[in-house]
Amino acid sequence: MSDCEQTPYLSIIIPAYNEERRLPPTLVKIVGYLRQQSYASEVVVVENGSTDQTSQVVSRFVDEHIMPDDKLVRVKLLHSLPGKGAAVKHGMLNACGEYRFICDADLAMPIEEIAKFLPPALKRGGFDIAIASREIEGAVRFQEPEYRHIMGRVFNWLVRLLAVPGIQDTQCGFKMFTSEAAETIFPLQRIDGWGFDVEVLYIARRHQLKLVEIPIHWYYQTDSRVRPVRDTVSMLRELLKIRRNGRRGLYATPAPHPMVDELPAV
Ligand SMILES: Nc1nc2c(ncn2[C@@H]2O[C@H](COP(=O)(O)OP(=O)(O)O)[C@@H](O)[C@H]2O)c(=O)[nH]1
Ligand SMILES: [Mg+2]
Repeated sequence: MSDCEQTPYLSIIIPAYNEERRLPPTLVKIVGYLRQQSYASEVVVVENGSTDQTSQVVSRFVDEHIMPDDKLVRVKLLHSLPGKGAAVKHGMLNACGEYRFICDADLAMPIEEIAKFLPPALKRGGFDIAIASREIEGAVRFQEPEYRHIMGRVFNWLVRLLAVPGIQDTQCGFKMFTSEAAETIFPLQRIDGWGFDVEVLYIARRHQLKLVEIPIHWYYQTDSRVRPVRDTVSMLRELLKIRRNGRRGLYATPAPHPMVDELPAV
């Protein structure tokens, strides 16, 4: 699906909705880190319907920090249909990297930790998906309010019961996919909202892909796009939809509707 002139080693996909404030410092940190690596990489910001200057801050960042013929790091801005799930799907399927990483705009995980999700820390060929976990041994969570943790644990209990038994943290916004895993999973994704993480892992299990959990250091960020009541209700609905779709065999063939509109590259 992607239209790639080159294959960078790593693509970092950032879904972004009204992120004019959080995105610029995040881009500075990510691109600063990528410039120190020996491999070529790209950052793909996927925005939709923001009412603030999200697109403009990305364009400005590119003008100020990226040379047009930059061989090491590229930054692209794409637009998708509404929802975090739709944005990630669009980014994953239009990214070019050999490895493709979902990364929340708030960078609640320091970007240096990304090395834990790549060879040589992980064996090349030994994993298809590596997901960040705030729950397994070795993870450290900083400054998270107790109520948010409890909400997360209750949701995870339901997720394990209904969709993906055994995974302690499906919702953390940092996940690595090999290009083959991304191209197997994301064409099948149907959920546009917050519940997409569960769906993606459910599809991975269905296709017997190898999943590893990586313990991370995670710093709670006060600012959130999640609306606690409304989004919790729709995530529960999405959980049931995943099961229904699974029973109906919908995760064996690609989703019929393209979740793509125009693709202005910066
Ligand atoms: N493109 C796009 N990105 C979204 C949407 N909703 C959330 N995001 C992004 O998803 C990421 C996680 O959001 P955040 O508010 O940090 O969620 P929290 O950490 O779970 O409280 C951020 O990068 C958001 O900008 C959406 O509707 N569209
Ligand atoms: Mg966040």
